[in-house]
Amino acid sequence: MATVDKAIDRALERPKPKALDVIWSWITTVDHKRIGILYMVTAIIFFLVAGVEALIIRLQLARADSTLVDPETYNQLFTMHALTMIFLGVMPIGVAFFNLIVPLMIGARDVAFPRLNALSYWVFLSGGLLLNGGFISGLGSPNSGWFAYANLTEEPFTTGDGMTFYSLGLLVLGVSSMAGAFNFIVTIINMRAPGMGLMRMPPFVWMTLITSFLLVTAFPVITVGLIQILFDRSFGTNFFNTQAGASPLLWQHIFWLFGHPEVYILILPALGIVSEVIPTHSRKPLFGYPFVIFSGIVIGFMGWGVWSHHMFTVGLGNIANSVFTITTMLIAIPTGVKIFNWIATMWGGSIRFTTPMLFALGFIFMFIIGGLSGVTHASPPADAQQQDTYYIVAHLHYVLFGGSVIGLFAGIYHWFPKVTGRMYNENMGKLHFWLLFLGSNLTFFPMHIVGLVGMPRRIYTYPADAGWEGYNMLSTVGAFLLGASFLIFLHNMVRSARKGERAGNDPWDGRSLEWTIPSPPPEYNFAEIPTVYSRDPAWDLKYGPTGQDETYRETSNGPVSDGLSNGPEGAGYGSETDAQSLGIHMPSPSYWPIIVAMGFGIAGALFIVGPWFSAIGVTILVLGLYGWAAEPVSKEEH
Ligand code: HEM
Ligand SMILES: [Cu+2]
Repeated sequence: MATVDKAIDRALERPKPKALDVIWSWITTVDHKRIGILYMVTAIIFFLVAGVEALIIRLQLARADSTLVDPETYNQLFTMHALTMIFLGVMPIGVAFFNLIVPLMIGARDVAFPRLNALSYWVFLSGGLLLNGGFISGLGSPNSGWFAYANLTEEPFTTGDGMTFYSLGLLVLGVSSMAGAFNFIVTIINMRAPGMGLMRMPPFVWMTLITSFLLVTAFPVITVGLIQILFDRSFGTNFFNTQAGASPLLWQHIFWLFGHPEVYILILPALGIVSEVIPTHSRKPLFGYPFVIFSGIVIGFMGWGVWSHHMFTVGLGNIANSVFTITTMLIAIPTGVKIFNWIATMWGGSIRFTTPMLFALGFIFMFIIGGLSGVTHASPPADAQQQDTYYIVAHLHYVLFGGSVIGLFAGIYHWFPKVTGRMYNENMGKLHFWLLFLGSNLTFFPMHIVGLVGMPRRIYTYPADAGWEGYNMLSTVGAFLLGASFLIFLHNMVRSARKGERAGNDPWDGRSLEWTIPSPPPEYNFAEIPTVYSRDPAWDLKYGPTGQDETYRETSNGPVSDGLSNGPEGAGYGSETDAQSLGIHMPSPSYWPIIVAMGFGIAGALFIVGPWFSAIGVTILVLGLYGWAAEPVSKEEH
């Protein structure tokens, strides 16, 4: 506590920086923690937009024969809802955690390429705006569903610029994802603290690594498809034009070969978070660590072999359908392995029902339901009934909302004290959880039933005599409960970040390295790079060797203690002095990443005006790259 107080006292003595300087420092920042905060705040804003879109959808569907929105608007709403949730909400919240937590967990001072990291964020922002460009400019948003089936993406079937924005926006977002993923692969492989072997890496770091590999392998696939759509629409090529002899199935294969790994990109970070939260809040090491890690790796590989389960009803034939049935059922096994290990971790632990722990438990509950309904559509005859009904909408939300989003919330509460230095309000956190838990089951459970009795997905209204009105009303009420829970969450976060109690370095009695340094961490994270002797280095530091790791006993004579004292807080690798006085060399801020990113955004936006106009954006991009290359890494190198 004392260190934090001292730091804040010192900050109060300093003259208040001017608002413009503050904004400039965020624009030019290359600090992974600040970039993480930028990602988190931007993603939460986009999440809010997608949530409002969902609420309009739910209002429209609450009653039969409703005329709140017209069919075309409805198509744009569900398409943009899905795209925004997936690419601008859930994925970037995951990336925010990569940034905020991974370098701290591995004992590094930053990511491998700090400026590339800034570029990833700014390109993400340009891509997000571009994807919403149809709405911003009034030219019309994407309207063919998030998986954009051919022929619907071809000019004669979808007029307007919506699907052009779709391909441009996703192409730009792909650049951001690829750059970010390569950065984290290199960071995790090269920058771990001494002693942190791969099998001592925290499970969240492992899931980040696997997700990053999926990103760099899956995005090239969709990139090809997006360029083909763009060429079909803008230059008259015929990749997906059935009148010219193309097979519409080509797009489905390309999309789902990307799309299925993509759903693991959405869920793996949450699996990693839950594997951190459960052991810490049960005060026990993760049970079956190697199984949790290997099941993640197996999911990463097997995720490539199941894509045609999205195409059981298109007539691929019995052999293809059988193969994909088997692979899809098999992939449930590694998922189940994780669930058993989490439960075994809690078994006999001293569980604290804090807000992050409640979210982790809620995650397990929802993810099991979503996983089980998923296995039901692994069977082609069952899937033939479920395909394109609300049963699918129920399934995908149990996995993506009940799984990914609830898991990410667990992480937000768990690391909030580390990132802000302050504690959130526990009662409000619990209220958020219970409202959200109730709301999500009320919203999504009835969709299973209304789907099985025949309500198709993607319909803007339905007749009163269909008998679907009651279920839909329940879903709508649930959705508004979710909306209310989100407002409580926002209030808690904003208020606590400013006025919450000081959290101290280690409010949870954490296991991993981020809990050994001050909250919020200083710019350079670790005053001294730690040496790691086991899977729970922070526990070693506090309690001595835990002895649960074989190599630990062989290689160490107990935890290092020299120079680690951090005032009354006890053991730690932190210090409150600035980088210079410690002789630590940090990279300088740079405005080139945002210029390069603007080049991408402008090139995309002007493509809509006319393909050749993009040259202006490309020029900015290239000049930006030159400026970047010519700039010295830090001032000392002049
Ligand atoms: C905040 C609570 C949410 C509500 C109330 C909600 C509601 C809905 C509804 C009613 C639909 C069906 C629209 C239709 O088929 O006509 C839908 C579709 C969809 N939602 Fe959500 N949703 C929520 C959160 C999420 C999240 C977090 C994700 C993903 C991360 C997501 C991804 C999708 C996808 C992929 C579709 C399918 C869109 C399509 O058919 O192309 N939703 N949502
Ligand atoms: Cu799939």
